[in-house]
Amino acid sequence: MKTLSFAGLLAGMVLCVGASISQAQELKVTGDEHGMHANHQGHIHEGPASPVSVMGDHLHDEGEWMLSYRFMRMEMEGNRNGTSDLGPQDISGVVANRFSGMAGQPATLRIVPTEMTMDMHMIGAMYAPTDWVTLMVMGNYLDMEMDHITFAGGNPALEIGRFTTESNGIGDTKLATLFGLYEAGNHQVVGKIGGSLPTGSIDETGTILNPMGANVRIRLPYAMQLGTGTYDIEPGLTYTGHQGDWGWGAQYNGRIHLGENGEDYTRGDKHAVNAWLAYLWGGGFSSSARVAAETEDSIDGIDPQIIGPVQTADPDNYGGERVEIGLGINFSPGDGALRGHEFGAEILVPVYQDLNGPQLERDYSFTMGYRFAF
Ligand SMILES: [Cu+2]
Repeated sequence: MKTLSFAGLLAGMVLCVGASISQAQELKVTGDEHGMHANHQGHIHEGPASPVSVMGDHLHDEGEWMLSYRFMRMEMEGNRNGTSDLGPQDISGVVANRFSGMAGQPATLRIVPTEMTMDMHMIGAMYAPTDWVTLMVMGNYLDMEMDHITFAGGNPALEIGRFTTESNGIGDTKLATLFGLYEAGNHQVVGKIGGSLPTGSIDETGTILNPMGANVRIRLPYAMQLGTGTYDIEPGLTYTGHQGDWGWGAQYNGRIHLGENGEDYTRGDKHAVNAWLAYLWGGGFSSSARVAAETEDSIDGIDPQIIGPVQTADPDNYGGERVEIGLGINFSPGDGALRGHEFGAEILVPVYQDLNGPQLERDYSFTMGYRFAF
């Protein structure tokens, strides 16, 4: 019940801020109603569309809805500490095990993750109660897999087997209010006050092969959990502009975790910036180039049930800094039967990764999506 009432409070907060801003802005807008969106096409915009993985960048016209579905696959393979690549033999028998001294725990690591795939299905809805405020809600479904090599307790160079852990289910749910801060000519600034509700599980379990050669069922490490377990505040700020067939934008997004979750830890706060340039080729087709940078803290606290001679069980081995570049395509027919529909795809590839402690490094993430405004 405590959880539910807090969720309600947070949702109410997000909506109230939205409502009061909308009231304040309404006065301002009245005299200018037709200058703003004379053609009432909302984000079915002039200029090219934003890349499909960019969210919270646009407002809708009063009374307009948008539904969206996005699919993202993120692939991680190979390990890295800081900016240096590590092979399994640079980890097994080398990196200290923080649980050393506890029953059955060797002094150094014995289990090495080699690959992880994360699939994420995102369903979102947007609605604009006024021209200056758009409300947004998004639900997620996650499907994750991680492959590992286990080395012998008595001989860290001897591989005794491999195993894969899996977890899937709904992730955390996002709510946000977007509000217009500035609009003039071809330039627009949109602010975001968002929140994340801890609807994703943080006690997923799986079967692993331990260094003694036994299959045991344990609580999976942080990376394989579906949610953060905390209420999070997600502020954002986006600038977009367009001129002729060109469009561009720059955005900041944050995720700040409030308090500690039920398993005694807090995921690292995250701050991300990105900027893009898009060009409309004609016939509703556009392409985009983007650069994205993010920094994430390591985990604070520790789940007493996550223990093992593996890097992912150590809360210090999370977070880091990353710069990625992305290429995207979009298709928004604009007129006729397909008016309001938009399709997009984008691939992001890291060009720089500086990770806290040994971690799997990201290879790419690919997103495709469809959205419909009406
Ligand atoms: Cu929208």
